[in-house]
Amino acid sequence: MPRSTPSGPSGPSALAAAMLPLLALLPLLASLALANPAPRHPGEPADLLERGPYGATALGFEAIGDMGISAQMMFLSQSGKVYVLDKTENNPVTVSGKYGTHPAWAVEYDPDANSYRTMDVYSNTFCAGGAVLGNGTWVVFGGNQPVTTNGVATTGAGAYDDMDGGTAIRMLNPCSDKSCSWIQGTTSYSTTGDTGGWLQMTGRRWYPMVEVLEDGSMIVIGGDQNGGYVNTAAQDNPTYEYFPPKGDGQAINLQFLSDTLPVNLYALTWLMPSGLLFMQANKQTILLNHTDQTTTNLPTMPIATRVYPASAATAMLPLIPDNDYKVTLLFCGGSATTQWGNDGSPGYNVTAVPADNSCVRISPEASNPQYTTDDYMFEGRSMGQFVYLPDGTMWMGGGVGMGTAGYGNDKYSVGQSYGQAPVYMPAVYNFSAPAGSRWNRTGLSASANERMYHSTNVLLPDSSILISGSNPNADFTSAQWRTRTDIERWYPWYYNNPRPNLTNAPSNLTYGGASFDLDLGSITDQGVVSTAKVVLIRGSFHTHVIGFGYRMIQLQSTYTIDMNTGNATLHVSQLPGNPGPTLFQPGPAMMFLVVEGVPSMGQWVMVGNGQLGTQTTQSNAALPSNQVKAIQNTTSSPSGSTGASGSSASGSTTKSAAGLSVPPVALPAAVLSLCTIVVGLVSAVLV
Ligand SMILES: *[C@@H]1O[C@H](CO)[C@@H](O)[C@H](O)[C@H]1NC(C)=O
Ligand SMILES: *[C@@H]1O[C@H](CO)[C@@H](O)[C@H](O)[C@H]1NC(C)=O
Ligand SMILES: *[C@@H]1O[C@H](CO)[C@@H](O)[C@H](O)[C@H]1NC(C)=O
Ligand SMILES: *[C@@H]1O[C@H](CO)[C@@H](O)[C@H](O)[C@H]1NC(C)=O
Ligand SMILES: *[C@@H]1O[C@H](CO)[C@@H](O)[C@H](O)[C@H]1NC(C)=O
Ligand SMILES: *[C@@H]1O[C@H](CO)[C@@H](O)[C@H](O)[C@H]1NC(C)=O
Ligand SMILES: *[C@@H]1O[C@H](CO)[C@@H](O)[C@H](O)[C@H]1NC(C)=O
Ligand SMILES: *[C@@H]1O[C@H](CO)[C@@H](O)[C@H](O)[C@H]1NC(C)=O
Ligand SMILES: *[C@@H]1O[C@H](CO)[C@@H](O)[C@H](O)[C@H]1NC(C)=O
Ligand SMILES: [Cu+2]
Repeated sequence: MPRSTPSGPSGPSALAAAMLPLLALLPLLASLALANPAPRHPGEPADLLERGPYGATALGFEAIGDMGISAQMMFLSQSGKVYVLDKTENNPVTVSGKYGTHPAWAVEYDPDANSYRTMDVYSNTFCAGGAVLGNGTWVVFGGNQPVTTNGVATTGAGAYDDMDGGTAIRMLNPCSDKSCSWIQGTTSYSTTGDTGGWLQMTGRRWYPMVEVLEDGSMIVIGGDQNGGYVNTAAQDNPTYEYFPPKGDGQAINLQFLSDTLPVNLYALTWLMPSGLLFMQANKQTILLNHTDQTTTNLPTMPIATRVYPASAATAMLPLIPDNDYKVTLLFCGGSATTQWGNDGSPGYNVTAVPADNSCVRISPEASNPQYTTDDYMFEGRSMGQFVYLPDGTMWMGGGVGMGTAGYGNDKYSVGQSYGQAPVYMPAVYNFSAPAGSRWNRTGLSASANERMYHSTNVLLPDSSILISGSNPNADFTSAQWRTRTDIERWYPWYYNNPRPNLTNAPSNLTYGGASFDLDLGSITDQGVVSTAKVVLIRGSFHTHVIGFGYRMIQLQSTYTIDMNTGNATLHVSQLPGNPGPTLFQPGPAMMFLVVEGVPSMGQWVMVGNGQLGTQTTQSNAALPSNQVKAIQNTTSSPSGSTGASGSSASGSTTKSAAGLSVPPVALPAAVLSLCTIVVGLVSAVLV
């Protein structure tokens, strides 16, 4: 099995070592399992492969190591590396950078090698926003003023040699050879003396929302000047701007941000198919036309507050052809408190307030959009985080059962945390299951580690979830709740199962146009082939339980089973040409082939033309009907096809191990050449 092991720096676990002699038997075991005609059900012990060769327990957590810094922000990039950012603080590892040797606040983490390298980010990224552009470059916006020990604001570099991140823009072109570094403006200690040129925003933004637009550029929304528990009129930045800048490059005022004070930080925003932006903050909801600045009111958010610091888990439900790609947003948990205090603190005992347990959905562009209640969670949660699994379900983990996000030093905090009672149990949400049965935790086990404010989870190409961070403190501390730098992984039920082989994925996808074919290998069982689907998960930046630019789509597909060759083919549509890139924005995305609910290893593809600007849209070519080509009469003329409902009269119906095997994760050529460009760019910037 050419799969890399998630083993820690000290080598495979004892259990894994004990399993090693079984490795040689795996191909045999796999074929035995596959030849077994009895269907294997999700969660059912997958025969002898259950714990897999590396000791991973399906549906469980595993502590695998440490990344030196606390993962306030993380993203899996198209190079296969995970980039991690923290705020300026006294982390245990250091980096020698442009402004001296100081604690590191950024690392590149290699999930295959389970190792990291520190990177130099010199401005304070404390509660920045970010996303990936349509051309594959990642951008991080804003942050806070420089701090010295104990998180105390300073005007100079202080003890940590850090600089002001309030207006900063940082860019990264990911690489697979450890050659890349963050591209940063030459930020001075005072923003007025700034020499960073266009790598600066029009104003200070702490907690800015970022969304990717249909041309692959970004809109950067709101934030405040210097941080606090919540926003105030005095330090609000109630504007938005674009990156790269559009028009005259000036910030545009947005009244909604003033109207939703003080709970308007990281205002929840998604691009809608019409091109309007759905926005939700405090209890208000609007659709914004960011081009002409007109807004339409949508219903008030019921039950609880969802934005920071209530910090509900939020997501756009996976986009599927079965409901014509209807866009639906989900909000789970948060806090029903109505007391928000000020930028200093909540001003009352917020840790005594149970977190909210409700979930609500809205389809903002359906006729007469309304919030409707969805299945409630098993428990109240603030800071639960949704992670899309390629099988179409959504994992939720982390967070607290009491209080909210945020920290401060007063009599109402636990340590410094405004949240307490960590929730250790994950749960899985199935949006397509009937109401009443959407939440599931059968077979799941709890993590041993709290993941509170400033912790992050991201999906890896093998469908495991990388979990790190947690730090409700002003600076690095070992006091409760401590600053966490350790790493866990969580494994889905199919983690150790043989995987479909995604062998001939295209390197790029268009909006409409000709379909493409994927080899399913020698599977001829129509029942199996008919479950095959192709999904994409867009590259996304994760922080504060928000996935920026995060969405998932299933492409339309049909199949042909050819009993003559013994092979099956999946015919797959490009992204929908209508509505086009407003439904799924251009940029890098991970593609998975999912058969019987079991995903292949993810492979990165470029959605769109790889450049910023208007994307070409066409209508989607019609797909061939589902087809089973029967064994042809060798003596008659060649055309032995049957229709969509046809079934073969003869032929093998066993799956072969060749069709369901675990391939190495191949790096698309496009990524390699991107990295070459990156090296050039980086050296140009460093000169
Ligand atoms: C719940 O999850 C378990 C484990 O994956 C699975 O066996 C079971 O079928 C799921 N139940 C429902 C109702 O989806
Ligand atoms: C993507 O676009 C940004 C903004 O124009 C630019 O700075 C960056 O170099 C581009 N990246 C690539 C890989 O071309
Ligand atoms: C947004 O406003 C612009 C300028 O008035 C207009 O052309 C566009 O159609 C509007 N978009 C939507 C989705 O209404
Ligand atoms: C705040 O509430 C928690 C939980 O009920 C309680 O343990 C704590 O004593 C309270 N703190 C103060 C200062 O009232
Ligand atoms: C999700 O629900 C749908 C509809 O009930 C079901 O077909 C599917 O198997 C479920 N997925 C999982 C992973 O349980
Ligand atoms: C059938 O699929 C196998 C595995 O994907 C491939 O090697 C073989 O060439 C295919 N045969 C035909 C006739 O397409
Ligand atoms: C996508 O890739 C194919 C094959 O590499 C190439 O021919 C095509 O021009 C690309 N399309 C776009 C829009 O970049
Ligand atoms: C197959 O070919 C033979 C010889 O031409 C013919 O007699 C027979 O009817 C054919 N069978 C079918 C199912 O077409
Ligand atoms: C999976 O696909 C890759 C790429 O085509 C191929 O090299 C490999 O042999 C395949 N694995 C199996 C077991 O078929
Ligand atoms: Cu924060």
